[in-house]
Amino acid sequence: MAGKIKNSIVIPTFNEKDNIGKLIEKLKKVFPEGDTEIIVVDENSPDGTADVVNSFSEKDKTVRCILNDGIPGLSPSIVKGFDSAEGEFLGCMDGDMQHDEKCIPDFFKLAEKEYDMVIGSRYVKGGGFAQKWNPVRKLISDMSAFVARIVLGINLKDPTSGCFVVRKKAYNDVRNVMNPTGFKIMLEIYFRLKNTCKDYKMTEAPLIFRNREAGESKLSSKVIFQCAKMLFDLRKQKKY
Ligand SMILES: Nc1nc2c(ncn2[C@@H]2O[C@H](COP(=O)(O)OP(=O)(O)O)[C@@H](O)[C@H]2O)c(=O)[nH]1
Ligand SMILES: [Mg+2]
Repeated sequence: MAGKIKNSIVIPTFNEKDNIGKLIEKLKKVFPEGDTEIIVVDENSPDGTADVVNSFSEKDKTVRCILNDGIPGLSPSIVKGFDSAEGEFLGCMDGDMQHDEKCIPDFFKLAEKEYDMVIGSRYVKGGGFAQKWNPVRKLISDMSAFVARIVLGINLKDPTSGCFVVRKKAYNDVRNVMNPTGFKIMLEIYFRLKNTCKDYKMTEAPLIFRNREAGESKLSSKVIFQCAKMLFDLRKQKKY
């Protein structure tokens, strides 16, 4: 029987049947204590991703799959997952094995020790790429970081890593003003926390990023356009 849940890991998925089972098994190894729940928020994937997760849930009550039946998309799915999470600390990672699960326990430890938000970063010491990353993707990522700095004054080294932990209390402070569209919820939460008069403690911590082995990326030009629009919408709300 699982004890009290302290950490919640939310994993958004769309067509990740060949990755999600492997990832859950690996996460169970790096979080053996039973105080960490895994919530997969699936976009009604036609490939049966949810069935794979449900086969774990039958044996392990700390693993569950919920379907995103609201606004479609990555960010709304993560919000849905966070809303149903029991933990005091909320983590988010991709379901495609690109975020190295071995980095995640440190994010939770840092949050528990002192931080309101811990951002996985490939560009701090100890972080990086397990293999050479596609140069086009690297360019998109570098450009996004540059635009986030210019438009929103965000000085993160890696604002688009998509892998992070936030303290539920801090998340709840900004939950109701969030307008999550598209892909980059981590950036929105970070911006919203910075944009209040409270002094949240936030840091970047090393993240290793792997290349995708199975399935396909869902990043499209439509998604990139949505992200750019989000940055400019947020800019209008910038106070600090
Ligand atoms: N729930 C949900 N998950 C999504 C959606 N789009 C992508 N994902 C998942 O979000 C994660 C990151 O997406 P991915 O396509 O790998 O983006 P990339 O890493 O930027 O190429 C993966 O786990 C995807 O399965 C969506 O619309 N809804
Ligand atoms: Mg990916």
